[in-house]
Amino acid sequence: MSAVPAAVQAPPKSGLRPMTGNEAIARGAWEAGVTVAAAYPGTPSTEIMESLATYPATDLHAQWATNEKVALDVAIGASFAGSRALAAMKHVGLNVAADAFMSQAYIGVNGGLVIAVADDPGIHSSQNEQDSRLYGQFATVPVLEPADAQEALDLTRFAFALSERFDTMVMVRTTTRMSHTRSGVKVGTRTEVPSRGFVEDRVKNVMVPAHARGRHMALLEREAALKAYLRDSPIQRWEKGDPKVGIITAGTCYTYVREVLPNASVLKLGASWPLPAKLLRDFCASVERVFVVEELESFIEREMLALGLKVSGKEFFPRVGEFSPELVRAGFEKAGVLAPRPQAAAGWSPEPIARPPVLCAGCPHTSTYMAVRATGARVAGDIGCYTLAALDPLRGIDTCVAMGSSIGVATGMAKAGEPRPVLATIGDSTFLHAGIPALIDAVYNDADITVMLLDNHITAMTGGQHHAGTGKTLRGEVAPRVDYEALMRAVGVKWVRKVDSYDLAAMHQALREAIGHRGVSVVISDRPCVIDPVRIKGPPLAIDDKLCNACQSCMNLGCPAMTWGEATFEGRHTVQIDPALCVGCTLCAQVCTVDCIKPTQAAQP
Ligand SMILES: Cc1ncc(C[n+]2csc(CCOP(=O)(O)OP(=O)(O)O)c2C)c(N)n1
Repeated sequence: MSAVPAAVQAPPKSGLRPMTGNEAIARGAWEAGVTVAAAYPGTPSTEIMESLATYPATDLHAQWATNEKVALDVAIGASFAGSRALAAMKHVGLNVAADAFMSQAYIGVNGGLVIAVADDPGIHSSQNEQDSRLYGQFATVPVLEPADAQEALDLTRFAFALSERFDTMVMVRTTTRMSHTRSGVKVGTRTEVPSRGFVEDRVKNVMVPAHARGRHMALLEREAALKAYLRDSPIQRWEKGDPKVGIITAGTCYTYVREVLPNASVLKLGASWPLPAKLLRDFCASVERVFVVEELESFIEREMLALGLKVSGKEFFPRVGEFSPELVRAGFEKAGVLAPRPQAAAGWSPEPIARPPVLCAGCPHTSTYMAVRATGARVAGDIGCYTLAALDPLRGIDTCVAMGSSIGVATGMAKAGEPRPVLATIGDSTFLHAGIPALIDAVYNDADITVMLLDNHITAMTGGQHHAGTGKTLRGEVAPRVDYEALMRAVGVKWVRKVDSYDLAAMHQALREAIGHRGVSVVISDRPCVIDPVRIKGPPLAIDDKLCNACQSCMNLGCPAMTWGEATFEGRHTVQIDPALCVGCTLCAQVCTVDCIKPTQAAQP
């Protein structure tokens, strides 16, 4: 085995290394000499930190933080101390980190400070599709937008240099397509950047009103200086072509535009904030019609309209969803730039059939929600794999707002006099992320609610990341582990019980008692996730179809290992279990009304 980590090894002979956008951001940060990096996982940004952790620990400290604000604060601290630092998060993570983000914009940096934010147009795996460029503008923080993996690396390196040159945090903004698409990258080597050391300057570093007023002025001066600098920067690329049509674009939209209109004039912006007014004016003057092609908000378009420039954008390209070459083509057809294509003949469609997401076979959340549903309670849900319990057949969640919202929402429902018992269900990672303050609030304000902590010992939804409750760090080192029961009691919860998630009877009993308790009660549903960090596979169960009475109780689990069988009972199909999928959790055997489900002897490979 090579002593050189895979991430650092020499590129293949072609000179290009295939990388996703996220891997390229990590590479760019490593090459730029980043010393401290922190993130909270979130699709599509997660792999930035996972990838950084493949670089030597002697080069950089890389860590999972309990939430995005902590991640940004850790990076800010490293910058204060004089080192180059990176924080990474998904778009909604920036909402969590926004308080620090807005203030740090006033303070600026010591060591270069870069925040990588990944947006999710099309909502592949999020609760909304907000546009983080607006945050850049809001905070007056420059926003760089790579269009492919090479640019992701180059712009990340550039971001650190820009950060130190202009005393500003810099945002590298990607989208799902950009973060997850692989393309060839010419990599470089790491530049060690010695620490600048802490610079004592309270007027700059301590945001109290008297200091902040001055810093706000400094921020606006910096914005003007950045505008002038970025106007002439090679990251803004004017590709001269057919003067009839000019397109202003950034990020992956550039590649769609080039595919659809290879000969058009294009102004490809490497920085979408602050915008170079003179460059935009000159570009508009050089072409007959100008279009802005941008996903989500009409961000560039609105700025151009404010400059008095004649431009079209959202009239032809939607403000929601993810773009594609087909969608961009359709927009230009609508605008009369491209001739409409003949309608495809109706008939065979290459679109795959949509398959709704389901909880895995043996997922411990399944039994938890079987028991939750049986209580008849009003359930404030949260964000994680368990949000899938909102769907059929479990139908165990009534609301889901944002990470950590469940407990506060439950408190509000109970205080509003909701007639049913009120339950909050929250995963372990989500509880640590933003649930603890809400639990303290519930105890403090004497809310009559039950909190169900779904402790599957991992952050499953985003692919199995460690957190402060798993006992391991990002690099797999042993770490202290949060003791949830002790924590609950320490904040004043009087009724706490831990139950094995697979023990349905005990779960029913615990929930009944918890709901009967006046005030805040907590049930900890405890069982490791069946696929992360290790795949769990016990002997599969099998159904004796001679005994099965097709009552469908087991089908109500929604377990993907259960299918309808060939045999029938009183005209209804009996059930069978796919041994390859079954993990032997026994939940179906526990709900079976005729005791016809039994374990087989051997575990399937
Ligand atoms: C503010 C914010 N940060 C990150 C995410 C991405 N995300 C969705 S659920 C989740 C955590 C899920 O872990 P856990 O609560 O332990 O539940 P599990 O999926 O393991 O059941 C994360 C990080 C998000 N949706 N919102």
